[in-house]
Amino acid sequence: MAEQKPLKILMMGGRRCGKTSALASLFEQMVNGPVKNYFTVSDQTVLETKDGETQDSLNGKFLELKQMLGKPHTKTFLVDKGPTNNFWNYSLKLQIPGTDKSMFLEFRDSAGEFFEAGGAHSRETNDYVSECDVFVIIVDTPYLMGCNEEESKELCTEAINLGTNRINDIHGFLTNINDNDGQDAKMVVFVPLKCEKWAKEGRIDEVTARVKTVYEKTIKALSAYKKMTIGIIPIETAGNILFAEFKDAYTITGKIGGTKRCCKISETIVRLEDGTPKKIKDTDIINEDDKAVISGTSLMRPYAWYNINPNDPSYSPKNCEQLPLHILHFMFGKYKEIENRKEKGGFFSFLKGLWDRICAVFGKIKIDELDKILTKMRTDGVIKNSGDGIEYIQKCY
Ligand SMILES: Nc1nc2c(ncn2[C@@H]2O[C@H](COP(=O)(O)OP(=O)(O)OP(=O)(O)O)[C@@H](O)[C@H]2O)c(=O)[nH]1
Ligand SMILES: [Mg+2]
Repeated sequence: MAEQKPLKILMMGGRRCGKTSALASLFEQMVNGPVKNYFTVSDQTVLETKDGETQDSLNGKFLELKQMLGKPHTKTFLVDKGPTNNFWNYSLKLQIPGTDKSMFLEFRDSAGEFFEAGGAHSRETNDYVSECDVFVIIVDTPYLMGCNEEESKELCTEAINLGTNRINDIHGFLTNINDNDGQDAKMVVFVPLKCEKWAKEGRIDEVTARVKTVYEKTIKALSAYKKMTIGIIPIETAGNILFAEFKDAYTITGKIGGTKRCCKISETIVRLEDGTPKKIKDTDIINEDDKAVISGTSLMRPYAWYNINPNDPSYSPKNCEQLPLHILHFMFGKYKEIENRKEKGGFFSFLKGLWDRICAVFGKIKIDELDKILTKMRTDGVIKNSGDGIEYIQKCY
């Protein structure tokens, strides 16, 4: 039997939009959530070291989220810790319980800077795009929705959203997808994050609708492929950290205590990044925060401030497991389709190569047994096909 290979999934998105944290909740939910009644799931990531840097542990990101939820709910604060500076693979093993039949989902996580066209890593990213079956476009929802909302439309314009979510750059990278004229189906999923506010206000469908508007050019280009699944799956990484407001980005440097990010509350008071108000002293220096400049532009990104849900500060991720389950459904469809074509004959060398590649992903797992598990998961409502903003623009299987 051929060596088992992982199913490669590329996580794409702007800097600091929550990619690594979403993976932390996704792994946590896959291991501890309802999926464990159907598959034995385990995190098989081996933390690597590259260029003197060690891979971020998902557990560290998980603890960071939990720590954030412990903040007093009266504080309005900034989030922005632990940037990723490299690309790292995170590996999730799904095993059929009581057997040695398993498969691996390998999520490739990169720093947001990797998705800047013409950047230092664009060649490497382009090469990787041509190898993957599944692409996940992470969307920072507050910036996505900014110019649609009455209270923020002047601060967070469409240009700020385009730059922050790297929408045009990601469009460029996706043009390297090769579906071999419809023979090698691909999947692109848009995943809005930090969307808790809209979900709790019963407005998650507005987020999905806005993804379709803002990414229209990309969706149109993807729809032109013969075999392309395009879906939208909003995810709540933490569940109770709610977007509060945008404010112009400043820093304050005092005589002691170094430089901190802040926003102006009035002429005499700033709010520090941890949510503490501070009276401005004569000795304090307040500047526009140069880190807020969107790279490749002269635009200054306003910072997104957050609150903890005053009614419930618990860690309550939602729909994180839907992403891998929908990916699995797609790959299962691809597996079945290629097997059908094999049985019908006319199995030329390209298809033979594709079949070998798919068999290497599924290892000893047979189509029938996977079909049974996925059907049961759908019947039991563990795989959601709609609701919570989940929508397919087009579907191969
Ligand atoms: N409010 C809120 N903050 C979040 C959420 N997920 C992550 N964060 C915070 O946002 C910051 C960025 O999250 P990361 O997961 O590191 O983002 P990233 O996209 O991996 O960042 P890079 O890899 O550096 O591009 C961190 O301080 C997180 O704690 C979320 O769902 N809601
Ligand atoms: Mg990261």
